[in-house]
Amino acid sequence: MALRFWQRKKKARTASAAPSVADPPAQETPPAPIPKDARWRRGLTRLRDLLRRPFDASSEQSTQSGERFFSDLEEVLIQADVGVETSLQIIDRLRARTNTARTGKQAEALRSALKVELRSLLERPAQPVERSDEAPPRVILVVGVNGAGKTTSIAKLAARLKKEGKTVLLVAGDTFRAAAIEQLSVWAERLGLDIIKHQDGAAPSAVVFDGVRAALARAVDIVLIDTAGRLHTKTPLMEELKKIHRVIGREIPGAPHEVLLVLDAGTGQNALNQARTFQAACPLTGVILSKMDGSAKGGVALAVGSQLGVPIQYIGLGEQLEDLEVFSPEDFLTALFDQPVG
Ligand SMILES: Nc1nc2c(ncn2[C@@H]2O[C@H](COP(=O)(O)OP(=O)(O)O)[C@@H](O)[C@H]2O)c(=O)[nH]1
Ligand SMILES: [Mg+2]
Repeated sequence: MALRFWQRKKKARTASAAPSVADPPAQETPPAPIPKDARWRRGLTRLRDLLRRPFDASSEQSTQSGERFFSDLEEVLIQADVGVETSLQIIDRLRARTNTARTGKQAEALRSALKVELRSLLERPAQPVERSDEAPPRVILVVGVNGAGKTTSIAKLAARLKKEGKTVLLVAGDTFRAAAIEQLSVWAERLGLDIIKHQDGAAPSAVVFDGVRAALARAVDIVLIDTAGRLHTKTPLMEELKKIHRVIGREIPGAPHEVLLVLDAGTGQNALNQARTFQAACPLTGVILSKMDGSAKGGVALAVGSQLGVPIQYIGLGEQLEDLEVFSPEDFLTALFDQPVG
């Protein structure tokens, strides 16, 4: 049978000469623009390769029993961190759906049935932060554990917003690591953005207060607030976040307009626990799923959507500045399952 989608030869990852987010060089070399679908495919290579395995196996052995396929699929879904419960649910629904389609283009039917199942789990439309029509300034608080990719994602998001003509103010709310303030300052300079920062060790709520006041005074469109992932003081992290949240709300009623949790796609199912903990401190409006490019475990994207009811707003597909996409279930599934056009 023709299983073109899954038999497509893996494309070599196109190494870009663009500067790394982790280590911004002094001189910027504008990267050659890569089409969006290619960026998604490149970023999702590892998960895509994992998910295609049961289909490849089933096309090689056309006599393979459906059972073998389903157990292979269950294994890769669990490996991809979709979670045992969700994986079994997908398999059950897939069995029911494909019962009648055991002949002919079986693998292709299964593939598209899987796509439909995954789509139903992801269908929770996100509202990209830049598309909101509320009165400015729009305050976006970015939270998450250490190393998740908060500061990097803020830089990427700021670059996107600036490109769209928005004025952006950065606030260095992670005051507990000197490197964190420095990292955000480097980005502010490189992107030509204003930044509000205090000394290392200053109270995060104080810098956030200054940041929000400055945003009002300067009438900026969007304020992006970086926060610490771990505190080296006696104040527990979640208490500090609640305080930051209150400070923002006192200055601008209804703010923060977004609380985005950055989750490292490689964190696996533990990401759900992280999300619940943060959710308890300040109600999340969305998730930035970072480092999808380095992981075959993006299955957690499905779990977050279906179990927490919090949409994935953005997805990090690489270390370059432009590697942050507005999350779209359709683009995600196309990159995972479809053959590129042309
Ligand atoms: N490959 C890849 N690396 C990322 C991505 N997002 C962040 N990183 C890297 O993850 C590391 C930690 O990021 P950082 O923003 O400092 O994390 P923070 O502690 O949450 O602020 C850095 O080396 C980033 O370059 C991504 O989408 N893809
Ligand atoms: Mg940081």
